[in-house]
Amino acid sequence: MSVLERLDLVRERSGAAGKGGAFATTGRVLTVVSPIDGSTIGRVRLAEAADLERVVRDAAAAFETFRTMPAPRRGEIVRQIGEVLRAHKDDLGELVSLEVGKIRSEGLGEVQEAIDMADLCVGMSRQLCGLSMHSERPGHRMTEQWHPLGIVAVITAFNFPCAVWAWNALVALIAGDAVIWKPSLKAPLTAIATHELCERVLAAHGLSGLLGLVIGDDAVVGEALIRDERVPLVSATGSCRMGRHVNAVVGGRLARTLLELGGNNAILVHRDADLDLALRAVCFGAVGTAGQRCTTTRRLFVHRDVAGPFIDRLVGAYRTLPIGDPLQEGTLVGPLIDAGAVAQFEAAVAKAVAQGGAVLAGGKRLDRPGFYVAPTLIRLRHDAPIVADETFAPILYVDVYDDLDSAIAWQNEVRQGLSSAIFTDSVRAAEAFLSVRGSDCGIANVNIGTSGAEIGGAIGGEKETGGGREAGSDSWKAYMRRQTVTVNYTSSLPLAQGVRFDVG
Ligand code: UN1
Repeated sequence: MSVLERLDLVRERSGAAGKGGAFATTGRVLTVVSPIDGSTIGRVRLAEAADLERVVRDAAAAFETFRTMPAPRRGEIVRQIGEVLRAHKDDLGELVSLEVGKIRSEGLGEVQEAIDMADLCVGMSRQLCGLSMHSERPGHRMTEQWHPLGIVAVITAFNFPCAVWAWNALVALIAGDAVIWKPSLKAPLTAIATHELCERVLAAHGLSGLLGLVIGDDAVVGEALIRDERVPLVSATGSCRMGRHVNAVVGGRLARTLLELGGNNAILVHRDADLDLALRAVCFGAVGTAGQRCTTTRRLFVHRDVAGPFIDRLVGAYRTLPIGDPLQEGTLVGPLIDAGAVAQFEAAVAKAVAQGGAVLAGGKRLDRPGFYVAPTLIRLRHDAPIVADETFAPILYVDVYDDLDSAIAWQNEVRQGLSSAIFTDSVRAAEAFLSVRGSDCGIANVNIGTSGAEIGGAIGGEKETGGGREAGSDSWKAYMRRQTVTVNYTSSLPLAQGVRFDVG
């Protein structure tokens, strides 16, 4: 029995689900293709405006009940969601591989990331703490408390079709919110499977519809969702172009956004780096997930003292990377998501060469079914225009530096600001990288690559990455509304700032 049969995804499925299950009936049918070999693995009938309306209404109705439930009880529901994900980890992980082409351990890792989020959220549900302040007025108590926000729209990209939803949705659930998920049209089956597993848990608690799913065209349902006045928060992961639009629309109605957009992440390999460590980290960061993570390493700056031998070793490693079927044991590089991604890869390589780049490894698509390209290493000046772009493919641009200040400046010179790393055994170099004049990114690592962050920290970045923070730390605050409370337990009414306003 295939994973699609086990997860009951073999028939045509609906791209809209709220209370009472799935209901898109009139939209066009999307054919879902596996990037592994280009074969059809499913069909999804897309949601239309009327379907979205039902999903929003169901979510709004479920929110009315849910918001009064104590947060630790909401945490118990999230714990049960974590259990369901655990029980189906193998199937969901394999589905992720089949649908978006991740190697098996990364497909499983993705589901593990969602499970980790559930575990974290169970504890967090008892820790949604507000501060207490000392009032300047006698007999007054001043505190802050956090209430649920309402309906949270979660827009996700194809590359983390389960985990990024969990970063948002599970935190939103403990916060007491309803969630409407609009996944990428490139990964609808993982969304349907994940949604249905969670819906079973919610239905058992009489909370059907609290997690809505809407799979449809951006122009039809995406646009309506971000414009909807009943949605106070839109959390969106994807390109800077998409984020700019979401920000303008949602900002225009003075609602909130949480944006996790493009990255253009660099690793610095300093003169005193542990080169074995750096080599493995650069390979995983640049080539893992076929270069399709927002945290992928796209730029490498190596100190001149170690550049020759390090780049040679890297070229050697690139030449032996096993590329192919991601579900096959031993494969480290799977396919890109689709033919469009391969075309973008080829265009970027051509531009890099035109801008003076020397291809040290890869540079070509592979002649086989599916959407495979060879991991590519290009020696190119740090300030060549193409280096400023995020191409969602395994292309790593390499340049050589003489002093750390310049390398840090190169790291910071791009428009994006997500993740960054330095490899060094020097406390001075590491601290310079982490200092206020160091990396300008949301993530700054020492002797760890740019990708593969744990969920306990807040994930997100600065500049065109969008400024949002998701997953751990105090990211939950974005999904709640803060209320400052001052209680006067005296029989007088002193005014703050010494203002006098005596009436009568
Ligand atoms: C993304 O690519 O959108 O840090 C998320 C990482 C993963 C998440 C990446 N935990 O690489």
